[in-house]
Amino acid sequence: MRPVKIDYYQHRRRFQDQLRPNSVAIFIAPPASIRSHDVEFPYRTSSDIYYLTGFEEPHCALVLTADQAIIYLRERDVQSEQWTGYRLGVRRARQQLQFDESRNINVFFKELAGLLQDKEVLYYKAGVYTAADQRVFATLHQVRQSSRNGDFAPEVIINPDTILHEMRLLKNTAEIEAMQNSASITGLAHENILQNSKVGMYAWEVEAWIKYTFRQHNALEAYPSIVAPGKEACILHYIENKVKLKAGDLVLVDAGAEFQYYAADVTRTWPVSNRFTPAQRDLYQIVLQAQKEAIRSCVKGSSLQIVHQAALQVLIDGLKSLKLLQGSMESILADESYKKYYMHKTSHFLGMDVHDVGNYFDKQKKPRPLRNGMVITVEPGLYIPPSDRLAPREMRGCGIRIEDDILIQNARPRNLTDFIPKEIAEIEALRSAG
Ligand SMILES: [Mn+2]
Repeated sequence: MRPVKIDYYQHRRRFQDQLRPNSVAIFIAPPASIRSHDVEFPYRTSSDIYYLTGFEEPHCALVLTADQAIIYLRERDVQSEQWTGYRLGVRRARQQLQFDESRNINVFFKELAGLLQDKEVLYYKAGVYTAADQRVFATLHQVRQSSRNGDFAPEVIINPDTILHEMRLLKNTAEIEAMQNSASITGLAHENILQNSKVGMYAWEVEAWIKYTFRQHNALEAYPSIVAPGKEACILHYIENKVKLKAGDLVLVDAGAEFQYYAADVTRTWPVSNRFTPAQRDLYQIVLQAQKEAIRSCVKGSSLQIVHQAALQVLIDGLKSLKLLQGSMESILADESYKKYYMHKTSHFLGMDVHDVGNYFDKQKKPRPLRNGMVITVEPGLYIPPSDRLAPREMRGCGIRIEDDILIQNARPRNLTDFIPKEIAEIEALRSAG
């Protein structure tokens, strides 16, 4: 999969253009996290920093004002590089990443006081990394202390999310192309396991095929893959992946690739044997119909609330027809008795983060209208508790979810993951072909 050319300079420029007068924004890359003892998790920089730079090394900080962009990063060091890998280095960073200035990260906190001085507004997201917060606030305090010299310190601290996350929420053409690539790689993984999973395999083997396909295309998992056979599918985030695929069971697979820092998020549910049982088929048809209805409502001006309601109506009608719910639509919506079988929401934003940034509600706490360039998931499901005496025995422990990634574009929702089989006939054909 060829990477898309994404204009990080343009992202940064647009962010800088929206800063308040006489302000400064700082971003500090997250620290590495320890897996165990002296082994770290593979490093992934923050989506915010990557969005603004395309730079993924640790030990990095950005200082942005309306008319200047400075990047602080690790200096080159032949000896360290032999142990921990190549570094871009200060000199090359300025040109390659199109910054006005690049400096050694070692001097960042020394220089920070000077950068904050005489600014009225500081854009900084406090509360995420305590160690960084302490140093930033200590520096801020130090600048305040020098007010007797006539210098002043920022009096206002603003969360940069208010600008940056609104930008990230609305994808431009290049970003949409990148998301389509992640979606395509994700599809290959789902198709691969649909064809090649066998009765008696363990869930971790299926997980291995997913990871293999992602890595084959230089992608990572955007989140730990869920391979949930049988009743494990009723556990929404089953990532242990250690149960066997048994004949007659369904298996729910929720897996999405991250390629070029953009995520896909896809769920398919299919029979371990070649065919759905009649009970599984009844439930599956309801979820599939709910998903299609919900996707139809993914239009500009709609809202995640409206999309959720569209799915909910079909699911409730279906549950009533199966005699799992009693009463009128209104009473079921009011008393939320459907939550026994459908306890999560239908959609979330999708982008560089799988549960992407951006506000879901406006200041009046009303669901915000969907806009062109937003990408959302549509993922209704039904989960029949294994102990549900009300349900026919064949349905107990069935968990079904179908999830696609939808781009909002006026009245014509574009399903980025449309090609991944979800019709019963397609799935059964692929299962039989394997
Ligand atoms: Mn999802």
